[in-house]
Amino acid sequence: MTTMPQAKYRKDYQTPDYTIDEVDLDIRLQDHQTLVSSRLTVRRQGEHNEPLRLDGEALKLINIELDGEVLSEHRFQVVNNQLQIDDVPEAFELLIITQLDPANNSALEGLYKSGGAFCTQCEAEGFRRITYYLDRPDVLAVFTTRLQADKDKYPYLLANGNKTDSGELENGQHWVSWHDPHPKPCYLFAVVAGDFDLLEDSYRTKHGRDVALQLFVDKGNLGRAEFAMRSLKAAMKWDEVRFNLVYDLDIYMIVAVDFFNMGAMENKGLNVFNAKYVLADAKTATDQDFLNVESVIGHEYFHNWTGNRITCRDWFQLSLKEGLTVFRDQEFSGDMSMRPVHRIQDVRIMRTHQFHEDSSPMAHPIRPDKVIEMNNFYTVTVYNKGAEVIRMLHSLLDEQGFQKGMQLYVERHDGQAVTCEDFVCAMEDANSTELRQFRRWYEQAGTPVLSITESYDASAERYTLHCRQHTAATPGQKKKQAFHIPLRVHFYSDSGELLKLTSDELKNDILQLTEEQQDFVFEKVKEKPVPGLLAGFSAPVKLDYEYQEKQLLTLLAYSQDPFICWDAAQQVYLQAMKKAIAAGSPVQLSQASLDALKHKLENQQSDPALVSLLLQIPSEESLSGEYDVIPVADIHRVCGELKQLLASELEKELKETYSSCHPQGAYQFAPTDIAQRMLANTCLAFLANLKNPEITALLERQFSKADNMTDELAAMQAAVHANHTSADNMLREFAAKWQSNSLVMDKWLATQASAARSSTLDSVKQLTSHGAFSWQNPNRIYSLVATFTHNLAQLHREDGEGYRWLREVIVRLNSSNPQVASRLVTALLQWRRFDEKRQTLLKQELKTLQELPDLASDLYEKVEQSLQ
Ligand code: 0A1
Ligand code: ZN
Repeated sequence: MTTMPQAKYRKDYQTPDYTIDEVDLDIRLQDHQTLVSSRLTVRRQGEHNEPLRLDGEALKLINIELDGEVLSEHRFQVVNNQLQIDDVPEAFELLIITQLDPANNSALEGLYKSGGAFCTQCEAEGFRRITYYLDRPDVLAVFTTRLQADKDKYPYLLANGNKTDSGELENGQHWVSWHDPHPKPCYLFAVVAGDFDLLEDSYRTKHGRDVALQLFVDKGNLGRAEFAMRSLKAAMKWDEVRFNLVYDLDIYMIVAVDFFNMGAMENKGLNVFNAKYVLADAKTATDQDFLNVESVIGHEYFHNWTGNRITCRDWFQLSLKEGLTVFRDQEFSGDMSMRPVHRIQDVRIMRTHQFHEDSSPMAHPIRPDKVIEMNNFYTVTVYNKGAEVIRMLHSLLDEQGFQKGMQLYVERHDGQAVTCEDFVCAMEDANSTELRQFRRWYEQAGTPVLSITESYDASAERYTLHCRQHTAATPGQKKKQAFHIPLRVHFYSDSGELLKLTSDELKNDILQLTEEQQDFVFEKVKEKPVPGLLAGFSAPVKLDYEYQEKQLLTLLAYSQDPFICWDAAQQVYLQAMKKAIAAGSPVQLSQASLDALKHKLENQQSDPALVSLLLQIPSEESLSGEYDVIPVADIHRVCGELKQLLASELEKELKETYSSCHPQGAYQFAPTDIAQRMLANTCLAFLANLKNPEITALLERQFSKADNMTDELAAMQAAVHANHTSADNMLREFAAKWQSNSLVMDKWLATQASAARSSTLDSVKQLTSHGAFSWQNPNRIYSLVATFTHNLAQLHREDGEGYRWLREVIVRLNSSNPQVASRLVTALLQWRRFDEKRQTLLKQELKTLQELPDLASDLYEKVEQSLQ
């Protein structure tokens, strides 16, 4: 009988019965028979007679010795993925030898082969697939690692910390030993063995330490690693300047691998990266790819303090390191360049993906209470909403107060495994303030809806904002209590001047909402202002305020807050699309709105990136967030109509802008050029909807003449997304040109999977047999399949074929790579949000999955939760 996966609860946390102070690993690497000898220094914690229980999964146990004596079979047992040893002394040394089969590890957890190299992924619970261990983040040990392998195939043998020794052996083998002086949880352990090209540099810290920087990439890719190296040095400097956090080892290594389930991993001193977040040059990477490299390199580096030096007590506290580190990488990107662009992109992620998760069966607080499979909690909620929670603290305490809190947090907890509560306490104590109610952001799931109305008494010159907050029930949390919400507001006159409104409750433009209902009164207000609410997206909430078109156009024209300005345009589009859906009529925009957009285009020089963003209409996915029952066909219709409408109404301005704002000269990755390319390519995407020879020439010229991937891809995407006649040719040429570069071919797969054509499902199915695709590589699967799951109208076809195919894919991946399968299943979970016919079809697929005999815990958790 198979046992059902068991849930763990946050409230059940107990300190470990034993701890491990030192780990000495000796790993002999071989494709199918890797031998791992682990020598552990174990110590009992507290007074008890509990057996020692070590975690272990998919391991072949070869031998165990306790204090030098082989343990006979009656002294230990292996039950439910735990090795249990009774009657152990107070302190002892344990030697465990296990055997692994890395070449057959397709789940990419533990030790596996990626291309020709060995590498590890231990977060969250992968170390137990290498050896038996106390696989929990509150056991901190000093690791020494000796690696041995064939020298020709694996000239580089890497592990955490500093290299201490190396040597050659007979029959072509060699060995290297490493020592990491910083005690760490085993999820930060890593080894890599392979043959790479190496990019080297160095960095001198402000404490005078010279750090060797090493970036390992697949042979032939050195030129594509330089930007990552530059980003790393910038991140090291930035963390010293803004957070006073300084690197603590003599070496920092990054290895780029092709097979990786996630973005990257912050293993101490030895980051392992998905190659797509390292490799970038103008020819093969878009501007956005470069920006992603910068942000992920920063993210992993910043973990060295927020995650590694100070780690999580248990996995429920994941947002302690992830929310904080995402906040830090967002600030890094914003300080490096184009802060408004980054902020708006972050808000888009929140609104489309995080709000969606909050309304799904898997909704959870940023600090979850119940987990079956930890890998399911590396979510936009824990990461991105977690970062928004940190950002709210930053808004409430301002930069100085926040940094005081950070300093105290580091002073108090360096070298410890701590909780989100510890972080909040440090913020409170450093600022002599209390954040009692603010803690609810950690406790309660769901997106608060902030409904605001206003009243203005002209004779009394009194303006009042009436605020009400409500958060809908989420699974396991029926009744929500009021959140502490920082609401940033700006006020404008009708003619767009910034008004200085005063009230005792308004400090640094922020109103603090703490009640379910609250009024804020402003006196001596001479004219009724236009309120710019939630400036900077100051809280992760849905704002419900009935903006009149005139107010939106004032904000669009005059708001000094880029988010408000962008959001005003989004609201204009949303109102028009929702109105057209409600009336069953074509989408219309008023002349005033069109004029306002024209004006933006004609005056784009001051901020082309912002103009590009505010022209882009909400995606089908984000429009679906506006509905309890998603009208798939209507959404698809109005998005298409709005694009068409903007293209024809703004044709002249779009053409002029396109030709005037494209950067002259050779490609440069520089903010002004990036902004211009953004706008030019947004114009092109609209224009592609006008199928006339002039536009065809424009598209084809850009496609064939581009000296960089940003422009080349933009032309192809514009053609494909607009169903342009040039599309097929471009796809063919692109494939012929880039067939040998898999990361570029990922863009080719994704472009086709996102096409709004009724033939998309058929092409996607066919593409699974194309040489550019592979069922073994997560990047390929994400590009093709995950992109398709975000193609609302094509996944949710009325005939259920989209669902059926996705279910087949999930069944296939359930056994080979459950983590990837689990990411894809998300698209099926929200069956309650669709019409009856689709509900029935979706449920049927979920039930088929539920009945799979060997359903992985990752899928089990989501499917059960959804069908409950
Ligand atoms: N800690 C990494 C993300 C990560 C998490 C889990 C992984 O495997 C299951 C891999 C990477 C980060 O935040 O970058
Ligand atoms: Zn992280």
